[in-house]
Amino acid sequence: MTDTHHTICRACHAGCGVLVELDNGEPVAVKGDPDDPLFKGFCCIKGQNFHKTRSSPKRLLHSQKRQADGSYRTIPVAQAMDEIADKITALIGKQGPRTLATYSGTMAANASAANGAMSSAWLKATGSRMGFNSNTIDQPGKMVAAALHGHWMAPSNNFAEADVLLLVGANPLVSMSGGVPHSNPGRTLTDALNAGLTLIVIDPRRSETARRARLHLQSKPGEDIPLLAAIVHTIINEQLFDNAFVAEEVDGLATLSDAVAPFSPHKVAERVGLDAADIETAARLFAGSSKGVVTAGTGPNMSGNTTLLEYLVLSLNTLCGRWQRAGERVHEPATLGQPTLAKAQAIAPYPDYAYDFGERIRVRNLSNTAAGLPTAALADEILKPGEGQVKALISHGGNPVAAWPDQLKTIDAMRALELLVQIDVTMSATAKMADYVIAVKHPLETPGTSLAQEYLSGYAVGFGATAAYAHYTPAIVSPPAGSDLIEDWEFFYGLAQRMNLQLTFKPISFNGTVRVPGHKLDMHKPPSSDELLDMLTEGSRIPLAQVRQARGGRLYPDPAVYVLPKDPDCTARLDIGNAQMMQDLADQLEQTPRQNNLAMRMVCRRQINVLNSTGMDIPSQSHGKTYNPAYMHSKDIDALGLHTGQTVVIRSARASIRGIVAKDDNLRRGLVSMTHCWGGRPEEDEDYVNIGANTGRLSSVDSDYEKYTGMPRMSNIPVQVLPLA
Ligand SMILES: Nc1nc2c(c(=O)[nH]1)N[C@H]1C(S)=C(S)[C@@H](COP(=O)(O)OP(=O)(O)OC[C@H]3O[C@@H](n4cnc5c(=O)[nH]c(N)nc54)[C@H](O)[C@@H]3O)O[C@H]1N2
Ligand SMILES: Nc1nc2c(c(=O)[nH]1)N[C@H]1C(S)=C(S)[C@@H](COP(=O)(O)OP(=O)(O)OC[C@H]3O[C@@H](n4cnc5c(=O)[nH]c(N)nc54)[C@H](O)[C@@H]3O)O[C@H]1N2
Ligand code: SF4
Ligand SMILES: [Mo]
Repeated sequence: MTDTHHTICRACHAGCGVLVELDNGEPVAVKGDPDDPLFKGFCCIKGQNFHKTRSSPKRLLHSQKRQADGSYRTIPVAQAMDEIADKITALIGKQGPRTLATYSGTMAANASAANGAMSSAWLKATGSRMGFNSNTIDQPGKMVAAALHGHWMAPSNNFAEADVLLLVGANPLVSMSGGVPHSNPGRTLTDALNAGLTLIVIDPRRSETARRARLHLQSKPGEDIPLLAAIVHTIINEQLFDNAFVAEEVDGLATLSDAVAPFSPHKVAERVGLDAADIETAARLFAGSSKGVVTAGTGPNMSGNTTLLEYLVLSLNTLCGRWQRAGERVHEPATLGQPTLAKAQAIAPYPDYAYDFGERIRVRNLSNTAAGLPTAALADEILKPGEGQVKALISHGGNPVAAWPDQLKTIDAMRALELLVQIDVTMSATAKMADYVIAVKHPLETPGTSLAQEYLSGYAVGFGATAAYAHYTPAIVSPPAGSDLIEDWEFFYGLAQRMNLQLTFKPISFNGTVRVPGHKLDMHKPPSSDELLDMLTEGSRIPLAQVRQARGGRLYPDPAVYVLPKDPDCTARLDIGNAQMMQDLADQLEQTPRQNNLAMRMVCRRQINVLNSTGMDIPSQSHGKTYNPAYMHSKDIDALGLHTGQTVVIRSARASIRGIVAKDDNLRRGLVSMTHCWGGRPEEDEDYVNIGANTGRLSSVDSDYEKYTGMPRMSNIPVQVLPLA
């Protein structure tokens, strides 16, 4: 018997509303839901294979404990929690709470928002402040720059009303990430282009998105800061900015104007690898349109100076007044999240909470930041002896060994830990080094909501929900018979019970959202997953109970939310002339000389059919491509005397990896473009044809990093490409 259920695909952060077909209770197909008002039938290849990760032979059905000989044996999850709670209690008793750290990765709150909220509640209750997340190895400059620039208390121009979009190193047609709404981005972009949207893309690769742009600036990687400065320069010089908005709401115009003066399009053209006229055209197209934003992606954020990059992005949006004004209707009011209070006014910058505050890191003079603690420094926190050394790590929904930069150091750190717990659905690269692997339910086995997408709206301009949409899914299927699985949140709750900790469970709040005190959980009677979702959505604009009744995702435009006028006594202003940022911009005038023996640049890219380290082992998803090719322009392949399919060694100043050459004439010359999170540990290197190679190994966390966030260079890495001897 087949039947069809509505659910939320949780194979990535996009959370598409999809249909899952069950045959005698077993999921056999996932496809788009043509009736979903936002996703309109969309389901990417990862989504079409979503159910296969559940039935994969590699899926864990029981938690695992590492044995003295390095092998793994099944352990009942309750016993694993007993042992882990005892170990953590003993370590904290001996060393204090700082010995305990958590790392939350991409999947930490994807299945259910309850998971991330519970891990935060638990860590807080232990007294440790060492909570790390994948933000700080992604685009941390977004939050740090916002703290220096201030926030606007209403959203930026919505994609639906935009007549221009400037993307800097983002490829939303593949990543479903910032810029073009994550809901069916291909179709959404086509409709917008047909309606007259001007798309400008800055990317050294003629990416899937760049191919559809009116103007593609195929610049050199790592030169986005001088390029953006030249665009700002042109806009100020030609008086193309929103004078009224800037006069009323913004500080720092004169300072910014002076700071960008040395970056005229003519001066930077050669350095960034473009014609000055094209830079001017981009500036005029962007500023000459009335609505639409600039958004940056991982490419430029990983190429150094994430904070300054994002500060220029915000300044460009603010200069051109790309924020909603009083009386305008908010397209994407919080629906299940904490209610939005939209006002046409600034929240002043809060530089004291941008970086250099809170918990201090014992290396490289780093500390907490607006984006969280620097994950790129966690390996050193584990390796460096002394007071406060981290000896226990709980990693959930992330995969440090595959994803963290400087893989060799990460592996040393994982080995040095006294306790490594990996919460996962499979024996991932990190699970293979863990003392305990906690096997968790597949998202199809748990209830979920569209809260994750709403939370992403607080991340940066051009991200997250773009409409008043909500979706709730119950668990569609039970876990496989005979399995011993829990939800991620149950692990943290279970540890708290065993450690006699009282948990306070709270939704995430952003600027402009109402902050709530949270719920003291009953520590004797565990809540249900649905009760937790009720707590997270308490007071929401649309009650979760109502959303539960709909079959599938729905739009909930009413009650409408409008941008309120500015408070009469509000004096806060946005700042586009932060002194530290202007100093960093001046420092950009000095270019670092190129090393001739590392003449190529390794740049990052994403591929549609895998998400970071997941999806490689599902044959119908990987299409038999079991490695990450080393893409290069065919003229570079020829010039280096190489050929397609040949194995090469790619060497950076830090380490080297294997690569299999593939042709990509969409690339600028001089680049090697490879996807991250492939490959294994060094002892598995010979198997590169079957597992790929880990580009994270080429990064160095301690020689080339941003001083505020510790974010190392993860794109635009100087490399040498040599035939394998
Ligand atoms: N299918 C799929 N979707 C994903 C992911 C995935 O792995 N697979 N990962 C998810 C995650 S964790 C994230 S953070 C988002 C990221 O989403 P995006 O930021 O959109 O990431 P990419 O698709 O890698 O696009 C980055 C682009 O930057 C370009 N680039 C590289 N270096 C530079 C540079 O120095 N300057 C400029 N201007 N461009 C440069 C690359 O050529 C590439 O086209 O995607 C998410 N979505
Ligand atoms: N060189 C290089 N390095 C990079 C990047 C790059 O572009 N280049 N990108 C960086 C970016 S943007 C990011 S965000 C990070 C990503 O870093 P991470 O988030 O650490 O890496 P992922 O591979 O996304 O980890 C997902 C893990 O969750 C597991 N998982 C899957 N489903 C579930 C579930 O339902 N519950 C639980 N508990 N676990 C589940 C998967 O098996 C996997 O182990 O990588 C960064 N690293
Ligand atoms: S974009 Fe693909 S993987 Fe992501 S939620 Fe949608 S269907 Fe699932
Ligand atoms: Mo990411």
